[in-house]
Amino acid sequence: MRRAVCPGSFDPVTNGHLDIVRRASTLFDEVVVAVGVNKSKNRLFSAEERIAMLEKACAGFDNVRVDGFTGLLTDFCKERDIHAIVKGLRAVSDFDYELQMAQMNSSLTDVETVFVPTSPEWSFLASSLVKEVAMFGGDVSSLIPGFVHEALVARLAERRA
Ligand code: COD
Repeated sequence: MRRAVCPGSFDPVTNGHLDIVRRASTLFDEVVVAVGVNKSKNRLFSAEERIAMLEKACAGFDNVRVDGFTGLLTDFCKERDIHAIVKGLRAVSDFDYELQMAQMNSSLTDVETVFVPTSPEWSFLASSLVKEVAMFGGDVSSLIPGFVHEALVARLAERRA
């Protein structure tokens, strides 16, 4: 069984993430989308909310499941017998950071990182930018699934209230 993990914060999941997950699902027998739930970071959506959004967004992919993880990604991989980490690359700036993480991860355990280039239509897309644009009233509805857009608009309204 060739099993891979697509890890991330997914705060919130975007069409760019889903494009990478879909393409990973064609390369591997099973793909685990792993939502990092380390407590230190200030997130717009809770771990449970991010996991639920991904479960809904990935429901159409037969060989994809969603899980949360705390601590080191390599420990999660060891526990699940996963030997490949799939990461999306948007730009050279992603590569600098991702290469460093890939080398650190492979020094920690027997795991390869597979880089998948972003599709041109999503190359500018990042969760942080989606949140910023939405916060100032910009239309991000074409960049995230419809139900995620609804949740984002509602959460930002709550924060403003
Ligand atoms: N197109 C293609 N790929 C994209 C796009 C897009 N538009 N948007 C995002 N991606 C890719 C990113 O490049 C990344 O590979 C992935 O999707 C997830 O992105 P994010 O932003 O949701 O998540 P990150 O980058 O904040 O997630 C970081 C991790 C949680 C994976 C990382 O911090 C981690 O592994 N943490 C666990 C602790 C650990 O093991 N630390 C040691 C690391 S060496």
